[in-house]
Amino acid sequence: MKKMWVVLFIIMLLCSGCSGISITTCSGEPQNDGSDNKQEEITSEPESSDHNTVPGSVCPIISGAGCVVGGVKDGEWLEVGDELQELIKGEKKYNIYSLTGKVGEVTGSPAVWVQEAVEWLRVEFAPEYNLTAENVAMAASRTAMPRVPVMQKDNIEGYEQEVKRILEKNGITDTVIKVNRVIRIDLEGDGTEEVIVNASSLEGETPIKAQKGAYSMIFLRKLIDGKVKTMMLREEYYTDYLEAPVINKVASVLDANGDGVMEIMIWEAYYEGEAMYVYEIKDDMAKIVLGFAIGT
Ligand SMILES: [Ca+2]
Ligand SMILES: [Ca+2]
Repeated sequence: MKKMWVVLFIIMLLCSGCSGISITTCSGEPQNDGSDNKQEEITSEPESSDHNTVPGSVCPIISGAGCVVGGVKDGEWLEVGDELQELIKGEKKYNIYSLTGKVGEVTGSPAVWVQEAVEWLRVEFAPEYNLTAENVAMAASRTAMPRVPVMQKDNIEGYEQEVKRILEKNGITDTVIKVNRVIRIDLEGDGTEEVIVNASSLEGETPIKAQKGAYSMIFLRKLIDGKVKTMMLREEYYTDYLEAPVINKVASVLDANGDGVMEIMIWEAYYEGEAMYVYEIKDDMAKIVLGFAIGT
């Protein structure tokens, strides 16, 4: 049984939010190759009020274990704290999103502080719903997924080459190149698709150990000033054996603050710990606007 959680509340704003994000140029341009994998059906629109249109309404964002990652009020990001807890006093309707659409509707309880090694905010769902690594719960909104991400499964050799190049640059030359997800989505709605690539040699949601040469990374390929560039969002390289490695997955891509630009929600886990980070992408900048981690 997992014993959780120590809170590491990580907000990287402005310049600090860009640390660890490198941009490199690579060949090839994100283009729609025509692959159109089957999408999960988006069910009926919620009847509840829309946080994007009701002034003063708060929209909590919730990750696995019912952990509140943060919230949005009147388009502004709200960090986890007493103010946010006060705003989640009543029950709220939530939509559960996967990578490719809405997969459920639940009612969330008022947020309560969980007193453990460090406090975290929890919302419980009715009916009970266990969020996976590729789920995000957000207070019901009609506009959270204005465009639906498409999972590309064919013609990914170019992305494998980019992963190989990145690994070699980071001292990993003898490993299996494994691209787990290639996600095509027009983040801004400007007519040009962006591509999110998740590559990892680690298996499962909480791998116990990493062999030498293991890795987990998520990067964005985006057309910037006429060139397709790689913007690294999260990266872990294991040049030696390690216990309790970190693994990253894209949980969903949603417009959480209602400005028309979709944010990339990244789930991260290690043995007995997990986190979620909300990335806002503007031009060639990637910024973590919300982040929350819990673990031992
Ligand atoms: Ca775009
Ligand atoms: Ca947005």
